[in-house]
Amino acid sequence: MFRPVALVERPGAGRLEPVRLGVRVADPEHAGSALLQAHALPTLGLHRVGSVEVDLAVHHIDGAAIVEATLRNTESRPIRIDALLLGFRWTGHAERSFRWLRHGWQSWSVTEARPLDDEGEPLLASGPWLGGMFHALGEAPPDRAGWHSSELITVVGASPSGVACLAGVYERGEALSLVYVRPGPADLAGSRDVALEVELRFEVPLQAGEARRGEAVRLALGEDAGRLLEEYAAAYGQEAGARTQATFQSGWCSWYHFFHGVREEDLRRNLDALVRLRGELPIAVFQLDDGYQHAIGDWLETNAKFPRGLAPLAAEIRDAGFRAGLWTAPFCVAPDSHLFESHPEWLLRNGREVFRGLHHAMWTKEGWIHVLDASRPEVLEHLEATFRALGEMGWSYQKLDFLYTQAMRADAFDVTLTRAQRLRRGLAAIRRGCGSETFLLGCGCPLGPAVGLVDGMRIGPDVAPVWHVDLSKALPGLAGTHPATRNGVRNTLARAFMHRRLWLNDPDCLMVRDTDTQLTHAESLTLAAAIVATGGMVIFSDDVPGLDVRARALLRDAIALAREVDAGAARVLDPLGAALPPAVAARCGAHALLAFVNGEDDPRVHRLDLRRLGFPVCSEPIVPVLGTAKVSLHPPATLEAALGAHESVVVRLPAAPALAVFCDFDGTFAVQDVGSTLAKRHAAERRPAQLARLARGEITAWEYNLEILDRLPLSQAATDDFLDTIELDPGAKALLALCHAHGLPFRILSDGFDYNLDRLQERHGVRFAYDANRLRFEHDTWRIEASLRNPNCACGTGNCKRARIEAYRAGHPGSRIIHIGNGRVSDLCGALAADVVFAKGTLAEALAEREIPFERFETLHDVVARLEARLLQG
Ligand code: 9PG
Repeated sequence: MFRPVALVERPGAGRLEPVRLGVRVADPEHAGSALLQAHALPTLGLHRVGSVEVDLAVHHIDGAAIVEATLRNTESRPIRIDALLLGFRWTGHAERSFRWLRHGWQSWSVTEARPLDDEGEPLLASGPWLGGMFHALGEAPPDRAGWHSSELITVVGASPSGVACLAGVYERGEALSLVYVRPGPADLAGSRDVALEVELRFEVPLQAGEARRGEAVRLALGEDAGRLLEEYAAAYGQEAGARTQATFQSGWCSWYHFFHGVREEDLRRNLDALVRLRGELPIAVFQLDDGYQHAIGDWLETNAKFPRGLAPLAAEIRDAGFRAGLWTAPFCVAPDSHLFESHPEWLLRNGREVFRGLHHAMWTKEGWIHVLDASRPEVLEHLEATFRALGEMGWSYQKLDFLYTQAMRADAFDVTLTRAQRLRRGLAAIRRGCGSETFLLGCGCPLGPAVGLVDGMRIGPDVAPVWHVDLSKALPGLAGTHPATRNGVRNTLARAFMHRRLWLNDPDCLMVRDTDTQLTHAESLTLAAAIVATGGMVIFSDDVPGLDVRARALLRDAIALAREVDAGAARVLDPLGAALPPAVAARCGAHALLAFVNGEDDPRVHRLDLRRLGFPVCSEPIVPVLGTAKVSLHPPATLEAALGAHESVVVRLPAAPALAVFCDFDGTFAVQDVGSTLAKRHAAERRPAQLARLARGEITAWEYNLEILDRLPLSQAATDDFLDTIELDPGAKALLALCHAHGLPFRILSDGFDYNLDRLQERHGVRFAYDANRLRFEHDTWRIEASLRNPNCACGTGNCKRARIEAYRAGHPGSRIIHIGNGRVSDLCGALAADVVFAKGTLAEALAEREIPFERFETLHDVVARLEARLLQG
């Protein structure tokens, strides 16, 4: 049977095939848009879809495929392009039941893991306008009935945890993206394919001959959904220049105690209290929220509750030793504002009416809020000037709220800009105005277009001094986005993987008071546990003078713990397993922090096998650091936490340092040495003389390689034939399995060549990360290129193992690094940089001569046995 080529393939996790390419083109006959499809599969090169030409490029990096598309209008008249559709099938994995991550559009949109059923997304009960505040599309295209939809990214995984498939977009503010998912029919063996379709929403005309590039789409397969998400966020952040370097953020915010009623005297009392308590509550930011402004839109003018205006306030906050933070809703304009009066022409429109971005009964009598049109140059100038003025007053932390309004469907002045472009330009103008030093926090913000412009991002709906949403007051279909502590905790866990990869996560405010709240102490603790364990920003929102000793102690602990986690790395365990995943682990130096969270309405016992944590953990003692629930250890390695409804606990465990395993390839991971065998066969005459020069130190190891292997007359086919004779060490697969099972990073460090390693992985059905030199074929000869030469190292190789290990160590302080090898040149340099060395052959001799301790091995089975023993000891 005909099979499309796989874009990604991974032993055990199946393959991802391209199956559909389409373009949604506005249909002048009807109000809607028509989906045109290509006849060919979406593989490399040029495709025709109606009158649109789609050029697809694919490249692979670290096992993931990155697909990029360029659209071109081949007609002599404009065509309105609504969306580009790229469809894939995940197959070959033998699974039949899945869960998936539904990722929401903006900060407040529901993000959670769900079962992948056959029903698809229910119709939005509140209609397209309300839906359009929380989704890129308030109304799904009719052909999407039966599909589930996610925005920006999804990961689908076998349930319970197992193989997983990720489709995520690197949005750069060019287009908004949706990922549609649904399970396919069962085959004879009962397994089911999964269909994943990415749509990039443009909704703009393409002029005759005009081309437009889409956002890059990342596709990856793996065994661990959490790791796929982390790798996506890391690569995306790097591509998009994410701002991830701000220091740990702790602070106070006026909103969740004072709400709109906030007065200048409330600020002063809290500022004084925080100065007095500075030793006990070390926070950096003091942020005034909604309630000070003259009207929505008039951000430089205050109302009667703030008679002295904004400038003296900022100065006072700074003089008290805090960073002054201010809330605005930069794109929002109320009809009672001076801005509305002076520039009604600056607003987004809806046909002949002014567009409405939201209804907010506390803001104006009528409640309708309009939206600046960031496609207008004069609006961008206004935004820039406003934020320059606020910056000059000293507000160096800006919470920018209701940003989604800019990216709703509305009529803009410049119809050639996508909604994502409008938002991106608006944010860029704000960034220009306030400068690079200001901490910008996105809120109510579509996530993708803000990467690289904001320093922090609200990742969930508002918390509130209640646990559940009052369903009798909720908008149909939107209860998950309303203010409630459970909603905040849910998104905080689901989007934890973004922290310090796309920005700093803002999980919203902690509330620790026990008056003026319906939260029980257990519920406040659960909010604190979720914030602490994921390591994001810690902003609290209580009336400080009213906090008792117990509340202040909780705050102090939460700030200290979150700071620790922020510096390490937090990981939600089994993120697809439940809507509120019950366990989060973070490595903090020589310790691990483990949070058990019970978001359910009844008591639960959560169990965790410590060996699944991805780092070896000593089992005792277990020290509770937040909460009082009982956590006990059941040998050999199961932790058990008995939690009441909505209760959580965080414990500290002494963790052995993380291990990382680096292994040589030729002669170590593989039995034979590829390079030297070929040199003997194909360069027999030249070899002795060059070896002698190498021995005398006249040439380096890499120069020797250039002499012997560069331009080696050996075709690709002949190379393949030879590679087919190479065997792996009998313990090679066991070593990979061990590292995988214990979450130990494993990497081949080779002074050999990438082509050979790729071919051998495929042939032997193994997968490993590697660093090696490059080999390409040119007219049936080898052309080689060094990977990492290090003039400061005596090894003289093309891929200095010492430099590789040192770079790893810099990024993973505290790691214990294991090096496995057999040779006295490149492996010696790696061995000298490692903490533990397994050696045989000339490496063992060289180490023995130098009296450097090492562990001798014959095959990698010996290494596996000794690593296992080490891991058991912890
Ligand atoms: C100030 C608040 C706080 C809060 C923000 C944001 O859907 N809604 O109607 C809705 C209203 C307010 C809201 C979120 C959603 O809260 O998240 O931290 O700054 O504005 O008005």
